[in-house]
Amino acid sequence: MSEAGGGRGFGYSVPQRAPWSLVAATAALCLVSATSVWTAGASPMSREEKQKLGNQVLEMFDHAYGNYMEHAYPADELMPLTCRGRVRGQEPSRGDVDDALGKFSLTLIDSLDTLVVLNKTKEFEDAVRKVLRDVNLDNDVVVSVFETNIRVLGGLLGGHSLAIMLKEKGEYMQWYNDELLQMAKQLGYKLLPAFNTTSGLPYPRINLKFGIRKPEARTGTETDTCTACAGTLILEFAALSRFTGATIFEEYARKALDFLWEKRQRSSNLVGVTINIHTGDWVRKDSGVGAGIDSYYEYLLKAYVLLGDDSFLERFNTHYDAIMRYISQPPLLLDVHIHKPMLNARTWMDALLAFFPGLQVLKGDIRPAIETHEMLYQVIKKHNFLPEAFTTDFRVHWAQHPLRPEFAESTYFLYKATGDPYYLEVGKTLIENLNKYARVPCGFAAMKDVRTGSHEDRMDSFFLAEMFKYLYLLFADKEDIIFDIEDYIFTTEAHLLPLWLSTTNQRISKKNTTSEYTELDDSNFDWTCPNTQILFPNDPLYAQSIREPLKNVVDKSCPRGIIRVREESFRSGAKPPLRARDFMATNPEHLEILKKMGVSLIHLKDGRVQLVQHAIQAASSIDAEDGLRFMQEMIELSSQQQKEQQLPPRAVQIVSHPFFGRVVLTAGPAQFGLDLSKHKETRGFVASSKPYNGCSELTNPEAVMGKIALIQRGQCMFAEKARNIQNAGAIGGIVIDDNEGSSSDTAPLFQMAGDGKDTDDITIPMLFLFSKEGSIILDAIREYEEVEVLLSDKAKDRDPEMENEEQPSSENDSQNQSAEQIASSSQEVDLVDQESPEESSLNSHPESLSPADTDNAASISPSEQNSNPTENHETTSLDGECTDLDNQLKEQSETEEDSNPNVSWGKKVQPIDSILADWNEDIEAFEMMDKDEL
Ligand code: DMJ
Repeated sequence: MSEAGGGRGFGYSVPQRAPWSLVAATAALCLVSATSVWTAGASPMSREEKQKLGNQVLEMFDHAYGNYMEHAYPADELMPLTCRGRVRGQEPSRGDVDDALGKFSLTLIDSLDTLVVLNKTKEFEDAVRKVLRDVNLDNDVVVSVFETNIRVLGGLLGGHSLAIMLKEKGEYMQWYNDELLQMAKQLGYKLLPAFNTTSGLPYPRINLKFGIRKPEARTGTETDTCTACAGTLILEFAALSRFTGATIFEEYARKALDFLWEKRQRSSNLVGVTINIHTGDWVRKDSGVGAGIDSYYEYLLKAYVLLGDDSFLERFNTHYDAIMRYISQPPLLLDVHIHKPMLNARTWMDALLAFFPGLQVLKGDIRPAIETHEMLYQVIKKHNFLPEAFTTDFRVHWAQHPLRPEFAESTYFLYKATGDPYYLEVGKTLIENLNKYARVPCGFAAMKDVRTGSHEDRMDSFFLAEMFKYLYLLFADKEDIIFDIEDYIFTTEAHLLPLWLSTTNQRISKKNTTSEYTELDDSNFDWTCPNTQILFPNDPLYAQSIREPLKNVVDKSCPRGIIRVREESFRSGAKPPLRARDFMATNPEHLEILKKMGVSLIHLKDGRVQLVQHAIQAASSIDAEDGLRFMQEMIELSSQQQKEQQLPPRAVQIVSHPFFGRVVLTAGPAQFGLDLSKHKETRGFVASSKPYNGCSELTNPEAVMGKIALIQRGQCMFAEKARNIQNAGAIGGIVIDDNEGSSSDTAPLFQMAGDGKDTDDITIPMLFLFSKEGSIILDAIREYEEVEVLLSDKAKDRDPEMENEEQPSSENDSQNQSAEQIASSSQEVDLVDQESPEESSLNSHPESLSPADTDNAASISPSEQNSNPTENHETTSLDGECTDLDNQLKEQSETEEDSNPNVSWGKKVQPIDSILADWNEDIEAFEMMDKDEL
């Protein structure tokens, strides 16, 4: 593989190298030696077992690809729950996610080179013919430039790269005459109008038929784009230029990269998440290595590898130094502000950053790669998958998981780097979890919520482009692949581009900007490859020794201890600033600190307390700054608390034939009736109630008796429906939305409220399904008549036994269930105060905190006033070990800050106005950021 072991590839690239280039080149070489010297540590996996796992990957790929081809093609993607193609315009819009879909058979194109890697040469030949015959790149549809580049242009180029390789071998693809490359060129020209901006940064979207400017284009008014969106083009565009000799593509991509480099924040050397494509101003100034930025960094390093241009490595190293200085807080990678890089911008991480350990392997910085990977693996072990976002104390922040491949990617590169069989075991777990939790009869379904195990009707093309490639390569030996993977580099979508492109058609004039790079001291490379080269041969337990201390990082986490305690060391001798999470409205000392920070406390009539900050009233500019940070923390804390007060979603799992528990639907809970999080799940056959709206006494009690009644939403209160079906003898109820086409993919889930009266009489569990999810059950009834479901807070494991399980008599089961429910009818259910769901969603605590003009205001509810929101967690986890860790980290941080010449928090005195202006921007950006989806 090129990154980890691409000695040959580097040989082709650049004959003369700056000292930096040795780092990457050596990295590649030392990784090869690491792989071959492994002798101890985790027990090695036998060749047979590796082959078995490789075959399992092949079978899984067949299941995903076969179902796509049979049930979805030529649509862009497969909808694995409803077993049909996702055609844009025919399904409710999911917003930006749909911008990847251009009616160009996305999954087929994205899968092309995976077919060759997986040795499916015959299928590859068929797939290429289909692409040439069926795919139209001229549709009147607005697509994302970034996604179209990495998935479609990259897919076509990857397909072309392997087609010419196969043709040269002389057996397959003998008829091939660069047709995929011609399509790629056609697509490249279609994307070029996006670059028509003064900055050279591309518009984020383009109409494939009408471009940007034409009135029919329905795009071209955007002002912002993400950094990764503008900075992830060079590999595909340069490959296109070098394959075809048309230099324009590489020129445009280089120009965009040059512009981003110019715009980096000069004191931190970091970039923000979004940038104005006309002015070059940073729109979002938070900076991390995950969503919105990730592949910008990846492409700088890989552009150096593929194109042999030192300036890319120099830029990468400058950014990398900044990342390791500010964002890396091992094992965490936390977003910071580009202007105040010592200040964390979030208390959560997103799943996309899981690619970073793989990139660190390419860089040759193995230790932090091992640490972060291990932390991520612990999160996966807790939730089965990596949630889209998770907090620094490893709780779920965003619960979806769209089968992203980044963690598998890093696992593969770490295995190549260390040769440690531990990473094979990690891969085995990934395979098991995919089969156990995501596999459905018609493909693999994304996880809607990793906590409940519920599914989304979605199988993204990257699952085939990347996941299966990395998993297969992880277990493959050299002889299992029909070509030498080390002659290629992986794009961000895992498409393969040949390294020989570095010496082909080099006609682009390179910008000479070397003098602009930060001179990095040698310590930047202390922990890069040259060290590991020495380490591995001498210490095969190297990786294990780094992982060991992190083994319990998730289960026994001390949320505060794990984050580098930066603030406390800002002013030596001074008292640490008050943190929002520690604040108690009854503590006089805290009130005094608030006053110093210019924060006043207003007691609202409803018992809540509002915090307002007037920076001008602060005792000093530093206190004003502390106050603003306190307010920002309070905003984040409050929104987190609001999230936590919501009842988590529930799951409806179809357990009868042919689903056998594999299809899990996300359901909204009810604030009344049996609380499924406290009781055993309810299992039973379903029956529609009559009247279907359940608003009066049922006329078909015999049909719903002992069953789970299906009722339509609307016309009366949820509680009334529940009473009517309960009186008819139902053991549970599922309310199905009457709003046709609604789906949990597009609408926020909510909890069903009571009717304002006492609802203790309702003892059966009630769940809510949007219309699309509900129709999966209704369709199943039409097709199979008897449909049995499980109502629970978390899907029950779907192991193969379920398929053989004697289907329990619904009557017996329901009688037991009813008895249990009656016995528990007096149980107190701790519910949050909610508005009627007919009017509102889960956001029932509207005391959102937004800065008013130059003031900042935040409200906290009475229950929050005297209690530290993390208190429970901390009380339980503050054992000796954790306290030590806290101190240790604090000490470590103090030493770091002392020796860090860039840290001047104690000395810097900024005028209040400028601090305020700065902070208000940050707070706005923060609020925007929190609303954003990945
Ligand atoms: C892929 O499309 C690419 O890897 C991209 O760079 C970001 N991540 C998705 C999959 O998660």
